[in-house]
Amino acid sequence: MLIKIPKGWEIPEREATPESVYLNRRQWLQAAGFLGAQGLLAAATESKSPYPAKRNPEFAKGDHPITEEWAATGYNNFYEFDPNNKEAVKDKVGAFVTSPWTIEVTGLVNKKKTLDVEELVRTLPLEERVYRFRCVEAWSMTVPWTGFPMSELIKLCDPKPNAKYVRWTTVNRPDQMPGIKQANWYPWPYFEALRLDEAMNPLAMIVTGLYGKPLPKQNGAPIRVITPWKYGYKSAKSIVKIEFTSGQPETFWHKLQPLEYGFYSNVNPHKPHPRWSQAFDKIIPRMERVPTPMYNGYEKWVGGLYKGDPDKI
Ligand SMILES: Nc1nc2c(c(=O)[nH]1)N[C@H]1C(S)=C(S)[C@@H](COP(=O)(O)O)O[C@H]1N2
Ligand SMILES: [Mo]
Repeated sequence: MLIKIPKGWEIPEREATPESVYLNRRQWLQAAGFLGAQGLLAAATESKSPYPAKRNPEFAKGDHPITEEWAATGYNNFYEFDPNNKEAVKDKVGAFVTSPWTIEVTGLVNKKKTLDVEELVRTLPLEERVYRFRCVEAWSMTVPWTGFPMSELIKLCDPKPNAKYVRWTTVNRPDQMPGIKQANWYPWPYFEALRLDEAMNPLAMIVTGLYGKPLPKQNGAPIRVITPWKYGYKSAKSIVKIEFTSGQPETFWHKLQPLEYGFYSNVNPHKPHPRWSQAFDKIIPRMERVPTPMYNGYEKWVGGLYKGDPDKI
């Protein structure tokens, strides 16, 4: 017959501890629990903000000074709010609700799922990177983005081996985004895509912050894409869907103007836009004219993706 000898942690506390101490401790624990709940909540809220995140030393500065925050957050291409006036976008985002926010993960993945953006921000290691950002319209800026490597998100999505492309979709809310009604001939919602190896490149980022703070609505809150070696329109804002495909997806600007906007859209000073040169860009807000480097200066990271394939550069 086996006699069960209780281990230390199985002895009820009242047997292991003199009653006076036990009662005192219980009273103390009750009081601590009562006061502690609020204390803990306050501590959690304080420690929860991941902004500002630590700057990644590899991307500590761009080749031009960081653009003034008022300029980068006041001169925006976000056609869903205003397709004509970049300076008006920031004044039209007031009704746009960006929290809570979820992203649907679908297509060629092992398991379809929904991601919660606040949870991503809490659990993924945020870092700050200063990147040059070049619009196809030949203006540029240099901005400190906060986010995480796109590869981290792709890994969470767990694509199947036959997935070769990733496609992003922006939210479609005509009631909160006046530009959608204003320009109702556009094929809303905005959609963009990357080849999967481009998305896995260490330079590609998923961004949730700007200038050490959560992303302003006009810059694509609460979560957007940033691919600094490509023209700005590849960097879709306010995304709600990630889809994996085996074939090359259609993209918003290619669908509208196939002769002007290709799938790859890598920054290339030697390949003029049909209507203007891409050899120079103008830095907002003072519009200084500077030469545009190949791949926007990021050849070291991404040149290998397009080796020997002139169509893709
Ligand atoms: N959903 C959506 N994403 C978008 C756009 C847009 O109109 N809608 N404009 C693109 C273009 S053309 C550029 S240059 C950048 C501008 O980003 P910024 O306003 O943060 O500088 O966002 C890109 N992402
Ligand atoms: Mo752009």
